[in-house]
Amino acid sequence: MKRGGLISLVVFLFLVPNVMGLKFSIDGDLSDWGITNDELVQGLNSNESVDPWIPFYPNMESPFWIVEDDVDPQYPGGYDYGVHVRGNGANWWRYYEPKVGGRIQPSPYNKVLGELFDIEAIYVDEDDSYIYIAAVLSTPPQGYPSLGYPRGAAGDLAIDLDGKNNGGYGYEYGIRLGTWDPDGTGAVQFGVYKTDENSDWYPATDFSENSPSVINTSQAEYLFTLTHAAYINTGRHEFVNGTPTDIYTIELAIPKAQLGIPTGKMVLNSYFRVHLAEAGCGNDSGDISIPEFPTIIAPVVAILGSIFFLKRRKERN
Ligand SMILES: [Ca+2]
Ligand SMILES: [Ca+2]
Ligand SMILES: [Ca+2]
Ligand SMILES: [Ca+2]
Repeated sequence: MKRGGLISLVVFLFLVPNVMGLKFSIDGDLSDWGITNDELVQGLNSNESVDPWIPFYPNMESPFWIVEDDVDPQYPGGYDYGVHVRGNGANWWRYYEPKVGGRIQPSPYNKVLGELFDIEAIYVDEDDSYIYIAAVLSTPPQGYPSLGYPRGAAGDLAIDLDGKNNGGYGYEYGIRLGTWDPDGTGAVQFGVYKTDENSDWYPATDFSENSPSVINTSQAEYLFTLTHAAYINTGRHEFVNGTPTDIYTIELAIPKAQLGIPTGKMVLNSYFRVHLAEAGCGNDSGDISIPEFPTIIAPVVAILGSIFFLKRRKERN
């Protein structure tokens, strides 16, 4: 090999790690997260099978995830029931979905109509340069025009990196997922907005507790548009009382540097919240909040337990 060739090869090898690129191919197909379309169909059409939802891929760095398909089995009278779990890596535990404003979700929980607003699953992962989001849901990106705007618009993604006290409803960044823009603000799908005030968001019209829902693009500051993003109809179906309903997926790679996160700084081991209202109405929403509740509560229970144990032992002595 000529010297020039060898130098080029060495330079190339050094460059490879930098150009390795994304951990997932961002196309709406979640099989690179370990969830094939067949597994999606299987998972959405089962009331209790968690297996199809468990992520699996090479170098899996502890993704956090939630599945909350259909109505939580703890509530009688639901239009249909589905898996309710939270997970971290391959581990998972039961998620008891709380009522919102005293009402069971998705709303209306006792009519098939509720399925139109069902958030089914959200996954988050990261590497040095990107935060990755995958979601499974029922609303098309164009929303439900008959419900009006923003009530029927597809929900946008809300991100909190700096605590609940900063940002609109605590979420200082919004990523536009819907395509419906009746305000004529030139809002583009997958546009990233700075949402530091409540007024940068529309509140959820029917369930204010599920705010924020849709970015108010006439107020929020546009920052940039994601290069790697997908919101697609999988062409596959969930069957609800025998009626086929479309399965949509979202897959995003969000560049950390453009959110002010230094390259190489991990957020999923410290603090991160993501919120997605299914539509402007807020009839359902999905959340991942890190640190996860059980990881906070477990040490507290352990400490209380040992205090109790010590006290008992003292009393006996
Ligand atoms: Ca993919
Ligand atoms: Ca569902
Ligand atoms: Ca749901
Ligand atoms: Ca915040």
